[in-house]
Amino acid sequence: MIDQYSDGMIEAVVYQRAKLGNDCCGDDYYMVRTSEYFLCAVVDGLGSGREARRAATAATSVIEHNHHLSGQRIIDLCNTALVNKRGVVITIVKIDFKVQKIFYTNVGNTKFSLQMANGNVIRPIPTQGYLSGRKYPLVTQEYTYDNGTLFMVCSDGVSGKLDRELIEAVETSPQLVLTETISKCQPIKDDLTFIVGKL
Ligand SMILES: [Mn+2]
Repeated sequence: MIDQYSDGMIEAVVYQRAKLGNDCCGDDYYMVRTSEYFLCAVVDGLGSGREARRAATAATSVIEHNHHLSGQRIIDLCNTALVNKRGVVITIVKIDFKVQKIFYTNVGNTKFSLQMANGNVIRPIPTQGYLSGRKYPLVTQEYTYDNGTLFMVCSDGVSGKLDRELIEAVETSPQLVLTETISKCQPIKDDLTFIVGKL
């Protein structure tokens, strides 16, 4: 684990590692909690290494300064900031506590999954494409959540299937889902970033 957040409403944990042999991870992430919402994002710079990281960081810096905006608007601004850089794929998850809704916005193969408290699993299919200053395919969805809802956002370095039994267990903590899932991922494949949270 490299980062975590926890209060009475939400807890979230983050893990990240570089592809084996690289000294720098080409992914970046961002996480913030305000009085009204929680926002987290995973950004995967195309390829790996420093250029990938530079593109990913350009996007997270836009998110850092604009997280009060909608996911779609933030992604628009990220796209503008990525002109003449490597592209990125991105998922932004914004959780509005007042209306009890999760707003999901995605471009490209960063994965998102929701395990609702009633057992329903939601796994939207990511769009094919990336941000690089040009027109891009975007998907946006909103979901009403209950207490106990588990959410996961990860880069494609998180391989294999998530352990359903583990995720469905009532007492499952974000930490447990994270450590169990990471232990099954092959480190040689790709940079990896994984955020798991529980409401
Ligand atoms: Mn990747």
